[in-house]
Amino acid sequence: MFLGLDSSTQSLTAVLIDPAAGEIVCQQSVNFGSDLPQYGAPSGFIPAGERGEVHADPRMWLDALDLLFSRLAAVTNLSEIEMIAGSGQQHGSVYLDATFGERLEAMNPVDSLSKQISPALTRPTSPIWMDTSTGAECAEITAALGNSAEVCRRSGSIAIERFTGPQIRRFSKTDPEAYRRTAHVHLVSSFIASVLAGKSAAIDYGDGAGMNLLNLASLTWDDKLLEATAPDLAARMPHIAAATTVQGRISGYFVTKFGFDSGCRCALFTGDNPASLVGMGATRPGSVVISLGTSDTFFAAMPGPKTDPNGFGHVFGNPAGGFMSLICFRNGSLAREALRDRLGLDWSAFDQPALAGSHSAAGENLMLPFFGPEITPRRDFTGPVLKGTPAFESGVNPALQVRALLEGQFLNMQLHSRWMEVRTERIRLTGGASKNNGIAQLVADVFQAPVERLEVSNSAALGAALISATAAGHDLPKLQETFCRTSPDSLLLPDPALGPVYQDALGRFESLLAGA
Ligand code: XUL
Repeated sequence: MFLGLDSSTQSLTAVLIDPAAGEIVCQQSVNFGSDLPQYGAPSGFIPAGERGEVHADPRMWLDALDLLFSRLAAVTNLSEIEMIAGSGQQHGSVYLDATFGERLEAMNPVDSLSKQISPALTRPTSPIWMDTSTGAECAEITAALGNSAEVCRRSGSIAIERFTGPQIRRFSKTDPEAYRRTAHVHLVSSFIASVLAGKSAAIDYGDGAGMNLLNLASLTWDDKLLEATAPDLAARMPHIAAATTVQGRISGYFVTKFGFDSGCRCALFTGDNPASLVGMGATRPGSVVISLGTSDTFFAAMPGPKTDPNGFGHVFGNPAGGFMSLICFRNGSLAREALRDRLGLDWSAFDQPALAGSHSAAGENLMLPFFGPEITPRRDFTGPVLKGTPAFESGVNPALQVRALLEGQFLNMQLHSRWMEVRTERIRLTGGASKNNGIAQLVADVFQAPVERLEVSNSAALGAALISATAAGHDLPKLQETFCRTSPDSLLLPDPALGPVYQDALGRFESLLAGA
């Protein structure tokens, strides 16, 4: 059996697969807020940070690992696991002193992981991806490299507040003494991989590319970026390697405490988005994943490290080889909920019958669907912009606004993913709103591509399980055929008559956005 773990913002999840039987054997989860309330982080992070700081306690992630394995051991025989891989929320960083390696080697099953490892932390809490406190550091790194385009050309993204490099720089400036004592800077993913393997682990190309430190062309740490980020950073960086690299056997701590076999091996961990690309069965160019959540994300495999000339999109390593793009749209559910509340509607207004009712108005009215600041495009919008018929603009017919909001969200996605130059052959839709057939049909119509939904919800942990089986020699495309099944009634085909309608709307949307 093969185990995939996903340490995300709010929970730690395990998916255990048996490729021979073609089955998911079990799924378990620890919720940081409800299972570990002693950390005072109901949503997995410490509330009320100053000046945009959002941190989490790495001891909570370690306690979650102990708890998850005790729960798994109660329901399944962990000695049958051959290999473990995993993923973590991207960008978050853990700072450790030179004793980290010894402490990992000496872990005693009588005590907890958090008690034994926390003395090595040089920074008690970890900045995570929600942190926006590093605007000054982004500007400094950009200035040192010359301009944003140069940072993007090298690392796949312009300097971004939540990315690890700017976070490391801020730490080195605000607490130089603690930075001096730091011997290892790990990502959430490589930190947990280190604990499992009992030695400091490498970072993979998928998660490493979310640091503004990895040179995408050479797949090595970029000297210029390291230098611009913090003093002597090169010496503090773990090695970098492909996610399917086997780093060695599992630490004896887990063998004695939870009954793993001493021959069980550990692959590297990657970021949650690269792992999701694997778990959604979308590692080959042509498939696109759209995740409809609080923010919406759009990600897809790319054959080469092409970067977004506008600097909105990011490029990460694809665990199956090659690269992937990730584009985040802040006004996802946030905007859908805002319009619902503004018009006094409920979710039925977004369902298939309601949207079918406004079919004749497809592409007619335009909305820039931004109810607050947006990151793609990066602008401080204060509310949506409407352009269309009087019935639409006045709100007399709310159904028209619902349709135009959704169309605007998907046109905006289309517009800002054009730089990838990848043909969208099929879309795999995930996230809360993906279950809604009305919204899913609009995605199919705007992109003129079939839309499918998967049966499994933990796509990052499933992806990690598939990476672990691949690291042991299984064939990834075959595994994906078995495990990334779409639910039978989930396929929605585009209406070809709407192709030219939305092509025309895209041009008008682009002009409206340029003039706004
Ligand atoms: C990606 C990002 C988030 C985290 C959340 O750039 O910041 O998707 O990976 O888990």
